[in-house]
Amino acid sequence: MTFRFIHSADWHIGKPFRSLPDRLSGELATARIDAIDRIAAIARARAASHVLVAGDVFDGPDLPRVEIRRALERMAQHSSIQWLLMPGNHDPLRMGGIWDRVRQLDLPNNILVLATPEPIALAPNVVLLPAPLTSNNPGDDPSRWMETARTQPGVARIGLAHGSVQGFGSDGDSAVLIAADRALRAGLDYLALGDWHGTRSITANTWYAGTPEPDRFPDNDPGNVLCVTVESGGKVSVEKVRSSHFTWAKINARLQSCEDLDGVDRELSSLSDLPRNLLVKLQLAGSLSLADHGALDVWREGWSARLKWLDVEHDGLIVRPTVTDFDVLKKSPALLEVAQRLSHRVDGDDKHNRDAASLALLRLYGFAAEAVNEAQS
Ligand SMILES: [Mn+2]
Repeated sequence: MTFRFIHSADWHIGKPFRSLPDRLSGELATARIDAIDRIAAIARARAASHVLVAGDVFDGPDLPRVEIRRALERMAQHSSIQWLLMPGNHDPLRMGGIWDRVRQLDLPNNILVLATPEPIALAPNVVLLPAPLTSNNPGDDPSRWMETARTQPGVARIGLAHGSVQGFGSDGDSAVLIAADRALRAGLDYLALGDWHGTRSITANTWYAGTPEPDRFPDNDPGNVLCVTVESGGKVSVEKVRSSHFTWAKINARLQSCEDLDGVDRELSSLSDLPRNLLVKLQLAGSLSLADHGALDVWREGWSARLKWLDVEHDGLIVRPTVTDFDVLKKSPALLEVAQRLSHRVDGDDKHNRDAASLALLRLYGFAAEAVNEAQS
């Protein structure tokens, strides 16, 4: 017996990205729906006919009906694949919840909502034990029932659950706790987990698939699905397969001069062959002269045009005027005096004052440099 399936989770269809511009949040929402096509292609390429989704298919209960239909429609189009959808903490199965609305629609034959914790045959000799959530805080480990679930001898047991594994520390966003040794205690061949948005192995046969399309700047490893092969005798192999359209990355850099941006260039270039599909959060620390701050602005504009999105946090980057900076201001003794006073404030203790003085210095220098350039041309 060999059974191969795709383990996915945390699709969060309909997730709004309110902190991002409308144009971009629309593209990110589309990418979440398009992930269904990419998952189907991965399944077909590996001859897997089942896709198990371990909770949080939908981001929340208030999704417009047409958005629900859009997702179902996309799954229906891949008719050779059986989609098994389990409620998670974002889309729990409760009265008047999103699954009621899903079930009011004419569900195509290749989509199954896993609404009850009871064994379901996936193939001859393969049984799925799902642990759907009925609230976002059920107060008990929903996978516990798997220990007493009876199946025929020799049948492969695959568990499906959504929540945080105890003692794993990282936690997803749910308050639901799953025992880390559930697979062992319930005699499972494999336990497919959702909630944690990165791909992660807890034991050799207990995995988080992570979200197939990243939804935040990660500390983990999102953007994959798992292709799982279960063989008789309990042998399991797990292949991590990239499924994301967009790549989200976080970079930290310490700058002492603009030349240090070369390192950031190299790091950015190494992230993806397609910079237009990259979203980057760049956290800067260190200090730059006034002239280098101007050069940083130009550099930033270049990368903003190349990337899908560039978010620069420069709270940790200090303005440090140099002698050369003051040369630009020297032509006007009054300006120079103001700049020197501001530069003392940049070294002060009060953060609010420091930030205001830094900004004022940068503006002052920018205008002065512009005036010098105009006078020379
Ligand atoms: Mn989730």
